Amino acid sequence: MKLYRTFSGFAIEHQGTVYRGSGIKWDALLTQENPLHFLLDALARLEQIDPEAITANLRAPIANQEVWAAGVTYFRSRDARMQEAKAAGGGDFYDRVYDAARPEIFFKATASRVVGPHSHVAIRDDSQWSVPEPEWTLLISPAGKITGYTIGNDMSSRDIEGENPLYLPQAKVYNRSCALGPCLLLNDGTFDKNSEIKLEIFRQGQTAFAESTTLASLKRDPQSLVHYLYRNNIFAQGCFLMTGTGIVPPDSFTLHPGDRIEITIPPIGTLVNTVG
Ligand code: DO4
Ligand code: MG
Repeated sequence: MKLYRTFSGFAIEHQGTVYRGSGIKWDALLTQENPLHFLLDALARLEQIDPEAITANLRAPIANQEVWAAGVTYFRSRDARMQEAKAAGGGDFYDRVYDAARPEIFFKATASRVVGPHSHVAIRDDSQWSVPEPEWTLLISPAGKITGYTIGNDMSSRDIEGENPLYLPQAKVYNRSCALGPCLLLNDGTFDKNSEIKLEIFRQGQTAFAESTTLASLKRDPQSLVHYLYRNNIFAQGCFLMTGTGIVPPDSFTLHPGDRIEITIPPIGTLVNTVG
């Protein structure tokens, strides 16, 4: 089942039919221990609508949740970070966290800093080296259960992060630094470990960068990331957790205004944003 949030409410796509999700608040849905079963029970009472209604006015699938992110969860990310932080003497930290029991987890965004599909993500005015990070993103209930999945873009300023690891919050948290969507995939909790994650960046109609990896290269078990995030933390509205990037463009690459970023994870869909 796929759940889409739009400016006129929300839509549920299930087995080829689309329903209008009326009478249910987004936060109330996202705090369910089993939103899939909750909606399956409700389907018979919901009005069927034209599938076209989904593509119009899509919003990020978030209301009052916080967005957190895990880092250095793929070898490629460890490698890229060690390189970018070498001059600052910070390279060793990334190597150590890659192998440590405790993962890197950081606060990424409030809902106000998140954009939805087809909206503009931002690069910082004081950064010369920015990249998108395509990340498989978990929806987690207040009790710590993974109840859904979406696609996330953890926009990052590599020069600020590389200058000093203590600058990480500035490299990561700013207006429109995060995109989520296009939908929430709700299922029985299983997700194919071999699912592809693909990042494509288009500049003036041409491919400027394209690469893919699979979830099989994710070093951490998603439930163990949730376990660390929920230690001594309460998420009354549930939360989103980005699971880290396995794709980092070469050091010569930086985003430009106007670039179109497409992130695809086949069971979920494609998240499309433009830099602006
Ligand atoms: O350690 C810095 C950030 C890591 C990150 O965002 C990632 O690996 O995806
Ligand atoms: Mg990241």
